[in-house]
Amino acid sequence: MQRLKELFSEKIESTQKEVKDFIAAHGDTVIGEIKISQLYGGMRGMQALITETSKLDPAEGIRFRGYSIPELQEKLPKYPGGEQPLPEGIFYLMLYNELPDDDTVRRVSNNWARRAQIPPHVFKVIDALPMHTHPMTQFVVGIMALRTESEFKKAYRNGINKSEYWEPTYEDAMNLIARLPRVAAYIYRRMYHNGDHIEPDPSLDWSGNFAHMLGFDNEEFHELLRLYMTIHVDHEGGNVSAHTIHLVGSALSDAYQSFAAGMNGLAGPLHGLANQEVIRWIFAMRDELGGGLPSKEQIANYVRQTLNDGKVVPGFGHAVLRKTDPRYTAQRDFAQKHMPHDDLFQIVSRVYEVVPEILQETGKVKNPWPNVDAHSGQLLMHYGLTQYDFYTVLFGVSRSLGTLASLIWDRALGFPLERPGSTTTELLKEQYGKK
Ligand code: FCX
Repeated sequence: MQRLKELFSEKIESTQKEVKDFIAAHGDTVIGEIKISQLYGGMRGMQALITETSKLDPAEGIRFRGYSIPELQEKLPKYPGGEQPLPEGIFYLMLYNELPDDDTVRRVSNNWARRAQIPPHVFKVIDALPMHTHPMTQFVVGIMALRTESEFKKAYRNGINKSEYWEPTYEDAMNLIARLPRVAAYIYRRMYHNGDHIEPDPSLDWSGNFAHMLGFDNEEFHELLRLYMTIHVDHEGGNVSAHTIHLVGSALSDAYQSFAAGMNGLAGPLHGLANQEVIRWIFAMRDELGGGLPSKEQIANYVRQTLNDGKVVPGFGHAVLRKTDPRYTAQRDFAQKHMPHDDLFQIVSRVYEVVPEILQETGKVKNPWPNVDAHSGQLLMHYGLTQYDFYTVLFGVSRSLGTLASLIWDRALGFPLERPGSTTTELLKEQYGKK
């Protein structure tokens, strides 16, 4: 049976040729124009990157290698007796551009389990941080401590030929993905369970083992984590975390450096940190209103107050999407099936009924609909993962799957250093301001 890495290496040559031929034939084709407002507006709507693993449609939402979330829930292999896809499968799909069968997913799972050993200094480095250090900071520090293991760093020092960059990148990506759950679980148990750590169970799937190390052995929670780890993997290339990982990787920084950089972006409140902010916002509203299920009117007043205070309503809006995020819908479906009467689910649902209309009234919010972060915290809360400062770490573990599959392709396709141009307002005015 072929090794997973050999299988991947066979894909490279034909894809390299496909890309090379395409650039040769169409490299001069103009695909868009840039407006001055886009330079000042966070480059919205500019197609400026190649990311093979997924594509985001404003109306339809994310597709991974062409497949929507519901399609993947149907087509990807499941854990025996389970209904949700195994994240190993979506990683395989993104890297190999083909749907895996049950056996292949088991091989990915076993491969990661074999790589999961963490050098002891990583735990020591994390333990040296004060307990009040935010979990995302601890996560980034842990990833950087793991960098002692980088194969790319070693290979580069030994003078590797550029045609082989993908190989140590593949090793680093696979090792990092295999090790992140343990690092994340270590931080969680350190912070919230007095350092009472739980050893991995290599017989479990990647996210089942992650749930186990966090301290959750309920099979329904394992299913939730499989769904969670599947839907947060990737969101095409321009979002802050994915773009950062690609950008930093383009300097031939290794997977550890690139991924750590991206995680600092994910930790921003307008990006991945929004998942903790949603719960903080809902709890603050509930406290202010004296507990219980707030009425629609009470929620509307609270939303208006948030806006009047010059703050964003976390979990709503998106830079690309213009409809309810299918990642939100997948989580809502899970809640409807497993916990329809959960108190927090009732609040999240009511918030969904109230917020879009108010955001629309502002006349400036381009997408009033909920994104992935509006729902994830409620599901975790239901099963007892109540420490919401930790939520973005879960997002980060999942995001490794898409962004590191992309990073391997970046090196396999020989993508160059990313270095766009910039200009100044003065120069722009000189050039275009007189017309
Ligand atoms: N609440 C209040 N105001 C909002 C808003 C929200 N949820 N969403 C957008 N706006 C405001 C913007 O702040 C901006 O105001 P300004 O003109 O005064 O600066 C205006 O509406 C136009 O912004 P818009 O073009 O619609 O949105 P952007 O592409 O600039 O920003 C994000 C997109 C996601 C950053 C924005 O909608 C937001 O801040 N949402 C809340 C935070 C959040 O949920 N982030 C998670 C996003 C995502 F799913 C993820 O990465 O995890």
